[in-house]
Amino acid sequence: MIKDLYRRKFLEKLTWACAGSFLGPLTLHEATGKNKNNVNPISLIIDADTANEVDDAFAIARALVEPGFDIKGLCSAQWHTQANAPNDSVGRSQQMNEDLLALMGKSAITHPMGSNIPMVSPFRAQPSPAAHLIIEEAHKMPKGEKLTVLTLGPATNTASALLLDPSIRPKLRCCYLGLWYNIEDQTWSKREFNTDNDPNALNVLLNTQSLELEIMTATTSKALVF
Ligand SMILES: [Ca+2]
Repeated sequence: MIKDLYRRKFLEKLTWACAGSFLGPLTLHEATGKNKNNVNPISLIIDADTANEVDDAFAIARALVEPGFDIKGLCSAQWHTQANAPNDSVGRSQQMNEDLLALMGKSAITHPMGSNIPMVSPFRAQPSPAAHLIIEEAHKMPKGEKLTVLTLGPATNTASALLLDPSIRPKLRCCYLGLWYNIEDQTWSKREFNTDNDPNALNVLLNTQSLELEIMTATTSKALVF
C-alpha cells in the first residue's frame, strides 16, 4: 500500500512537470490537427515495460504532451528477467500506464495489455490485445504512410503482431531501444536487458526483410544523461 502511494505521488509530480510547459502548443495541436510546423503529427504506438524502471514513465509523460505525436495507443510489456520482477510484470506495466493516462487526462488513449510471457520461438507469436492493436492501427494508415511503434522494452508485442499478420510489414516503422555496441571492436551484443527479456522477438524484427527498423543501442541511451 505504501509502495502504491509513493508510486502515485511520483507519477503526479512527473506528469505536472512534463505537462506544464506544453499546454499551449497542445491546445493548438488539438484545435488544428497539425503541429506548429503545420505538418501532420507522427502516428505512434508506445510499447513500454513501464514498471521496470523510471525512464519509461518520463518518456511516456513527455510523449503524451508532444504536439508532433498522434498517439494511437500505449501498450504494456513484460520485464520478467529483472531480479525483483513479479509474476505479472506486464500487469504492473499496465497499471502504471493506466495511472499515467488518468493523471494526464488522457485515458481516452487506447491502452491494451501486452503479453506477460516472451516468445518461445521466433516462429510462434504471443497473441495479446497489444499485438492486435498494432495490427489494427497499421492497417488504418493511409497509403504511403507508416505507423511508428516505439518499443521501450522487449519487442514481444511488435514481433507477435508481425507474425500474426505479416501483411502489416510495409505499414510499420519500428523503433527499438536495445542491444549494446562496442565502439572499440565494432561488435554488437544481444546481452542487454530489453533483448534478454525476449531475444526471439528481436530476432523476428532483425530477420523480417524490408522492415523499417531503427535501433538506439543501450550504449547510446546510457550516455544520454540529463
Ligand atoms: Ca524500458
